[in-house]
Amino acid sequence: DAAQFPITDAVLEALAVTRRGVNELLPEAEWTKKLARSAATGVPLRIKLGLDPTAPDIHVGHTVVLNKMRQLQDLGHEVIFLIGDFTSMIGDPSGRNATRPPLTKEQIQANAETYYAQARLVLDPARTEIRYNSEWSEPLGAAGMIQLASKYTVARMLERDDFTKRFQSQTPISVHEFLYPLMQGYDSVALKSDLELGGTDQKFNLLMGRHLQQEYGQEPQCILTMPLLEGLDGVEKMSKSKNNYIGITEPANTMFAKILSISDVQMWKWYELLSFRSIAEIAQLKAEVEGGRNPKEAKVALAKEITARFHSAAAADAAEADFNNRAKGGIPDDIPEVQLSGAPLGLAQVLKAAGLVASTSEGLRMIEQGGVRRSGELLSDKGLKLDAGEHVLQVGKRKFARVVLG
Ligand code: TYR
Repeated sequence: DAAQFPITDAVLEALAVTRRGVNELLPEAEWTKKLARSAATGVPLRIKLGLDPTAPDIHVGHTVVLNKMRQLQDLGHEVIFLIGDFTSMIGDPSGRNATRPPLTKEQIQANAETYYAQARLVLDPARTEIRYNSEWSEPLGAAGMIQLASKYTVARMLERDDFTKRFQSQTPISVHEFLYPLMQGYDSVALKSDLELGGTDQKFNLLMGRHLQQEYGQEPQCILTMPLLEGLDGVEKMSKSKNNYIGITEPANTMFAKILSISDVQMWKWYELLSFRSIAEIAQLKAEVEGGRNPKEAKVALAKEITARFHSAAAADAAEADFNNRAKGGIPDDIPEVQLSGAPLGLAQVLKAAGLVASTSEGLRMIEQGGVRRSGELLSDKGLKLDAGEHVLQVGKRKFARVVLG
């Protein structure tokens, strides 16, 4: 019985770490008891996060849940990264208004590998257990599935939001969709998990794990849901289809610049959900900004931390330098290089050949309007011929090319 273990300061601190940024932590009292028992006995808790590898690219929004895993891992608990190779053959109906098409084994395998390669940038790979749910779901067999299905009623299944809506609007629900939450819940039984994490849309499935663990005579897991991160616009949730996202494999310069584009208000939400700085450090920083410190400094610190996580500290420093350089109207460090022969060549012709303008006449017009520079210096002579050598050319604010003329 966990009730006897003392609630020490360390336990309260662990509770605060768990609660940071969460949408729901249920039941909190049970979680506190589990933490207390773990602290007293030294037996780590088992934390589960399952993913169906449906789409192989993770954006920063997906890492919110991974970050929570990391924080719990840093407290010394065991983290299980569960790949739903069995469940993705069913397709999670959560939040869906139509049946999902199932994935093939090959797609699942390929996506699972990409997922983990990206997830390990956030998790501590040395302390992460990777499991596939086919391990216990396949051996369950038809008989085991029937037994499992006897542990929940159709009425309770239909109470679930998305099923209710589909049932009422006479949108088909296939029987196999009822199996999804049961299989996800059974994973918690197989893993004996103490806590399962998910997005807010996962609540029903997570509670199913609690229910089934009790049915199988286990101590039930607690559940923790994380909110969805808003995208760069600060309004809609981050998503690829809304083009307001940061992919975690995007180049360091792009990542850094995108983070600096979020608003000063949104920045604090990102700090809470994406930064590994402690709650106290963030509170301190926020107080400094409220006391007059430039919010841009806090944003730069955030951008550097996140960019370094997915690249390296050196890449984050370089991205900052590149950002500042661009802001001053300087020359960025990743401009395309173009090789041309036939020197000397007319400037407008070179601009066109380098792809900086669409035509020679546009080139001439840009020169006339004062929109063309070489290494920062304005070029206003339409008749100028460029000699052999390297020329860093710029048209307007953003278009650059390094032309190597032979
Ligand atoms: N249903 C989860 C999702 O769609 C994935 C998952 C699969 C979670 C199996 C847990 C589990 O046991 O994101």
